[in-house]
Amino acid sequence: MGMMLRMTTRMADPVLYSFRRCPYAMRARMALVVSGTACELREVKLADKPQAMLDASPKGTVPVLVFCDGTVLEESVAIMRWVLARHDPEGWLAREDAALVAENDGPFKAALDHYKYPTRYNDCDPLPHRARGEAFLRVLEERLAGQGQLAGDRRGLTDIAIFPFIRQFANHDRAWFDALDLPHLQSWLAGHLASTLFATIMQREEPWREGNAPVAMAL
Ligand SMILES: N[C@@H](CCC(=O)N[C@@H](CS)C(=O)NCC(=O)O)C(=O)O
Repeated sequence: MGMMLRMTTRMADPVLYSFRRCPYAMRARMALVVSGTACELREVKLADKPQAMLDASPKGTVPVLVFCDGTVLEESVAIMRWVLARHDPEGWLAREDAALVAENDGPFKAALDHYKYPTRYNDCDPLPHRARGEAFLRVLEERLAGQGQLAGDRRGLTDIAIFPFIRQFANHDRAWFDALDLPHLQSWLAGHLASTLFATIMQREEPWREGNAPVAMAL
């Protein structure tokens, strides 16, 4: 008989509905891990969302954190703030720039979507959207040149909330991104992608189905 290696969850642990490649779910998972919050991880297929998730959060986006008392957090930044308010060993909440995160989640995310999928928006030219995205990258570059991370010299909520989106933007045309003259941004992104924290939250899980044995998120 092999050893049982899978960590077990406790009944009272909250449940996180998540999707490995979703940048919003990534930021929530990183906050859960850094705060040491135990939870049951349920990997979701976006094309086939579990009914239990939709019952808890009818809007149908990941991440969703569901507590045993029925409390539901269905916005990634709300999840980050909640778990960090409980335990914040790296002081992430002190490095939250809400305006910069809002610019990321609003105009930059829109530019990213139009750049990646122009035809979805009845558009045939991705380049103006790439240029709008690049303007945000230049704002970040200027910040990073002065202080290493986006809201100070150590990683905080702002960095963790934003870098998964910069990763997507960069990956869409890596050669173009790498050729930009944005050295601080490029090394900031590389540092986050190489972190133990990112490796921890990018471990693969099978999609969850009703009745599956609970899987603890690796902390
Ligand atoms: N404002 C939400 C956005 C979450 C979101 O849009 N997640 C995407 C995946 S990256 C999603 O679940 N989309 C629903 C779908 O594709 O069906 C948050 O911050 O949590």
